Amino acid sequence: TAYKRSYGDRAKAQSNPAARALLETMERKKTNLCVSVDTVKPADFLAIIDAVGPYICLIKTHIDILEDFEWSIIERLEELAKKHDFLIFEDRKFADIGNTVAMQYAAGVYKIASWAHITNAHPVPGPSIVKGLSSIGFPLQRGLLLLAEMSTAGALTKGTYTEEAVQMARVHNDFVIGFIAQRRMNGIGAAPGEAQDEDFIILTPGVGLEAKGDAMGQQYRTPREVVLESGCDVIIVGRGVYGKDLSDIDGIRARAERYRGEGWSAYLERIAS
Ligand code: 6AU
Repeated sequence: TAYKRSYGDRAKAQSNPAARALLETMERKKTNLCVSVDTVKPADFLAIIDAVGPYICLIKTHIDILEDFEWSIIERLEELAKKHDFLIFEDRKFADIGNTVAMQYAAGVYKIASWAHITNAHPVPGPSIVKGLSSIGFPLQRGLLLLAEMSTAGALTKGTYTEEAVQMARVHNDFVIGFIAQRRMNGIGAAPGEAQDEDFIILTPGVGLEAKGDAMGQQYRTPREVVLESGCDVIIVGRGVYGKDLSDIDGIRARAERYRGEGWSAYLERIAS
């Protein structure tokens, strides 16, 4: 099964270019770490990305958090992605009808589809959201993640909601490359014997080594719990890496290195077990 296979091996079977590039980057750089850089000031944003770049396969942005947005930030982000060899994931969490999300994805201030290799969407509107986003992203060789499960306490993303998210992805698996989820999703909701070869990439937020959660419902597990015990592929770490002092670049670099090490050793143990 995909669970035991190496990232590099799994890359070969992926037809979506963004999925293939992500898995290849993970194998090449020996990292399953995605850093979430949730900062307000563009200078912090770019300095942190430059510092963590060597340790990550993917940077995750919330581009609408930045104040004084200007297009040169995107150009600098793309330069850093080239310099350090990582992909870009805009955590936009689209959630509207197909016609609206297509415009939100392609146009507006951020023109997300033009620079983000990967973005994500809530399955709540049904398959039309995938159709709308795919009309923009698929021709650009982008990939989509559906939010099948959330990390927060009391999340409604469970049971048949999660199952139907997986079925929605299965129908559109040229563009939907995987899930934001807390565990492996392969085969969920499929009839016995069906969907045996599917290989969804699981990206998992709610990862922290020091804290168990925050004051607003976030819940943390360790890289080992996430990658080895739950079979997820990419650990998404925000505050665990950038911390409270955004000027402490050495500390940020050291924590990225530590999470990279923890995530990768959990993966090596998984494929060897
Ligand atoms: O490590 P943190 O808690 O500082 O940040 C986690 C990041 C944030 C959230 O917006 C995002 O991960 N996130 C998501 C994503 C990636 O879609 C889903 C979810 O269920 N929980 C979550 O924290 O930028």
